[in-house]
Amino acid sequence: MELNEVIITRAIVDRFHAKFRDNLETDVAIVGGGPAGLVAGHFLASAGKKVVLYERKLSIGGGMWGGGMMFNEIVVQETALRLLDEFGVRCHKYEEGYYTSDSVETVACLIARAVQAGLTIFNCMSVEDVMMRTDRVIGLVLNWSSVEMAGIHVDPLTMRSRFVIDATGHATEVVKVVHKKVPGDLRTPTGKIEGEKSMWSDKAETLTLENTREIFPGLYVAGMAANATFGGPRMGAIFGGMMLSGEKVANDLLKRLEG
Ligand code: 48F
Repeated sequence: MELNEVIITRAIVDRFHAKFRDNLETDVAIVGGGPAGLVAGHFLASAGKKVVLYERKLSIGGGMWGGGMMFNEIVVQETALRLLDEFGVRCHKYEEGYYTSDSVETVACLIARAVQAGLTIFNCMSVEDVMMRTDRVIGLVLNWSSVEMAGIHVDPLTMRSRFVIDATGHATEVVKVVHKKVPGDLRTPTGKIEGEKSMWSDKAETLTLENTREIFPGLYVAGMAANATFGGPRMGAIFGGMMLSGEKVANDLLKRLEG
């Protein structure tokens, strides 16, 4: 049988549009495909929730690929080892309390397990705004990253979700939009974005978990975005806190969705 280029094209266009249409209304929408977003997506999808993730870049994985300063190994502390196990990532004990894993293997396993659990991922798509009602976030405003990068004026499209997770890392992009454009204060001490502080790994890893919560009705923060929102420090190339934060936001949302 001779391969037909038009059928190849039609297959891609039809399947993509069915996937996009099927995710216009979800339980949870995650912005950012770093470790926090992927782990959150995995646990929500595993529990049978409808969950979608949007990532601006071509590649999923956020800041994990590059390990520390492009040395492609990451460090994970004891408390998060069970998550490496859950995702099938092999790790090595470096010394008491410090474990390492290959960053490429870790990202690959997080993506594979999350997608196979039922998480739908759209890459090359940027979230440029939220959809709001009186004092509540109810969805996301989407555009192609290529539109954003070209700086051309093309109106976006919209999806609705019961909850949104800002897992955009240091940039806290969704929280920034909400703070600027949605009436009402953030649930931080000042009602504003407190801003990320300089490196303090131990404190940052603990605070990442504490700061993983609902920041505005309908909007949760997870991963580095949680610390940047609440004024926590950065932690560097130790990733246990990111994965634990993804697990925590998933568990909190499962309670909300089932409550
Ligand atoms: O930065 P990122 O990996 O966030 P994370 O899951 O993990 C942080 C660590 O990588 C590291 C650290 C701790 O070890 O400090 O930095 O909290 O992934 C965030 C992803 O969000 C995407 C961005 O391209 C990245 O892949 N992103 C950011 N803004 C948007 C977005 C947006 N507006 N729309 C879509 N994707």
